[in-house]
Amino acid sequence: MAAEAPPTAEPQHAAGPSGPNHGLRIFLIWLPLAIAADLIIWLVWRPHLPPGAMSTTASNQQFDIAVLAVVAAPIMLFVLVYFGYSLVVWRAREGDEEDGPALHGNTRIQATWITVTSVIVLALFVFGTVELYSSNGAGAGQGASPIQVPGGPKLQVQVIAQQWRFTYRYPQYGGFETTDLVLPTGTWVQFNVTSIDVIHSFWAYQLGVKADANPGVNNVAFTKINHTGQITVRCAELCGLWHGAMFDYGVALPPAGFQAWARVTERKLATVTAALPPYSLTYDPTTIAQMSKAMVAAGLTGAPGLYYPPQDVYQP
Ligand SMILES: [Cu+2]
Repeated sequence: MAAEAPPTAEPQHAAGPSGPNHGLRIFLIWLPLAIAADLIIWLVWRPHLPPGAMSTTASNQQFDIAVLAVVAAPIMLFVLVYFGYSLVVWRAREGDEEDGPALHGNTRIQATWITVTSVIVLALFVFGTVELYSSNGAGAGQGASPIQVPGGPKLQVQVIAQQWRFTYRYPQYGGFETTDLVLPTGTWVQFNVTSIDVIHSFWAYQLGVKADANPGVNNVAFTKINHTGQITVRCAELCGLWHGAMFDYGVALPPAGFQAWARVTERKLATVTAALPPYSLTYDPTTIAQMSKAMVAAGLTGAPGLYYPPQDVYQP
């Protein structure tokens, strides 16, 4: 026997005026399940959602995922409850060869369905737009001229991607360049992400930052780190043979620890920094070969190919 799907809490008399109120029954089964699911998602699941809460951008992403789950869970539960109810109540009985009654539409159900789905989709559109704007591009970068810049002092860190390595340049500390990503807590960090060969993507997982690294382009992303810890950095854009090996680990230190590291590294790398091209928001990759040769000639590195000298991995 056929039945119409009541998409909302509206009571529907699918079995005729004298039959049970199926819509109300489905609603009463669905409501406590939906409330329970949303409470579990918000109170129990949310703190464990990726990418955690190490930075402002990470917390924002965690919040967004939780909101989407809270919206989606009641919808999914409604489909499952309706499906289960139909299987139990409206299944064909043994010996019942009859066809169900013909369907002639139901204005109330149709209007409710269109209204409810439109409201949900439009509300999520507004939510998504506000979240994208208010969280400085949501960790994906805002291109070369950000529309939303956080106030206060910012540590500038240039992320230079190349096959198959990320290097980091600190223009406020003499412009030294290192393979170690070291960041302070409690300060806005401005990543200027670029590439010197093919397209890459700078993905600092725990920070909730995943910004495209394109040659000739400066992509600006902001974040503020809440607590110290290790940061996993991966390339998130297929960039050639060793794309899968393009990862390293960074670290977030207290401000004093970061300052000490930056000053020591600036001094340690002074000779190398002098051989680098001046700090710029993008780089011409054709200069890399000459730079490599200059570094070999100056005895800074053993072999051409990589324009930065090998360094010890930073241990916090
Ligand atoms: Cu890559």
